[in-house]
Amino acid sequence: MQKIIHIDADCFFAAVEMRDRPALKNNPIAVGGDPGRRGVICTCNYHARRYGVKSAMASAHAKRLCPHLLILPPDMAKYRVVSEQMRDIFSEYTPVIEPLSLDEAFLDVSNSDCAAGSATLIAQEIRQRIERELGINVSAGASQLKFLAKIASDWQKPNGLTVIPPGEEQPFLRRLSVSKLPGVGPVMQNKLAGAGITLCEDVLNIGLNSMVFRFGAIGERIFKMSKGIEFGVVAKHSAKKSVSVESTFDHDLSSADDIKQRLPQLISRLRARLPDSRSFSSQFVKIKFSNFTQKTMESRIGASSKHFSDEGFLRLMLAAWHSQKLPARLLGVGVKMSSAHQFGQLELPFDSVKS
Ligand code: TTP
Ligand code: MG
Repeated sequence: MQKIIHIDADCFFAAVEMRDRPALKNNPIAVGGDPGRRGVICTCNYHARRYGVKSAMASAHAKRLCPHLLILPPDMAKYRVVSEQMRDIFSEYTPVIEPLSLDEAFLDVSNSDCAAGSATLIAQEIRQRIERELGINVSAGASQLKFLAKIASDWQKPNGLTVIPPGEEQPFLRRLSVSKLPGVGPVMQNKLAGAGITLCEDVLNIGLNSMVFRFGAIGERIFKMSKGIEFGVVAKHSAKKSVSVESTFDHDLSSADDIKQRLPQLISRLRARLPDSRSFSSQFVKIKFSNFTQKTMESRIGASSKHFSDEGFLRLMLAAWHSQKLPARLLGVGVKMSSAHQFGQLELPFDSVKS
């Protein structure tokens, strides 16, 4: 039997900021870009959510919904540290960890000896330790089915633990809305609704053959999930091969000087995302022009230096810009890891930010 735990921090960036400035705890706060500069909200605390403020919303719109909202700039380096500390705690319980983003991971504790091998107790202990040692709250879900562990961690957010014990999957699933299943977005939801399907119970009533006939492979997966026979395995994270950051600008950058000015900030964001043990095989840049074409350029880093240089980025960026000499709407910089120094892959939706 598999024992899977899914952990997801509550309002992660905002939680770290509230921990560091407890006076903010009772006020609506968000982390994100400047409303005057077409910034967007990365996340907000649960006070702010009551006003309708959400991730990915324009900061200016968030301010209209909640005029006393305090919007703090993101401090990615700080969030990375907390993320790594969370990961260190997870690894005391199991080596089988699949990170999904900075604040979210699956843990397979099937073979763990901790807490007498009880997934419930392990999840409780992890939640307590993260609160005590790192000063933030995480929600957790546990189930023998991977996708149900994730649904469960969201079930009693914030600061909740939901366990779906073996044997309870089917009663839980029967009343579950298909919109909660992974892979069922608004479009699929509409298609299912068109066939009279809103709950997993409806999927079972329609039957496997009809689900496959109407919806193909995804229909089969939805059926298997609804029946509780889609297990899924926790994939230990693969080695990360490159790290990059990029920014889209409010106003296109029309000269080499403009580009030169923006580069240091991008490079410092890149530095914040890199592991401590640094050894790189190449550095690269990307420019997206006003006509939406893009140019990337890369240069190898010699085995003797193993480190990228700011001048190297500037040289590549100017060469890339000279290829078209059009205004630039986006700049990106990145590095490729030497094989000996690759580390866990974390694809983040906020890797690319507006500035
Ligand atoms: P989430 O786990 O999706 O959100 P959250 O932790 O802020 O809130 P919840 O309690 O609902 O889990 O994302 C983790 C972090 O990723 C979040 O704190 C900020 C960042 N993020 C963005 O920068 N942009 C986005 O659009 C989203 C969804 C998240
Ligand atoms: Mg979260």
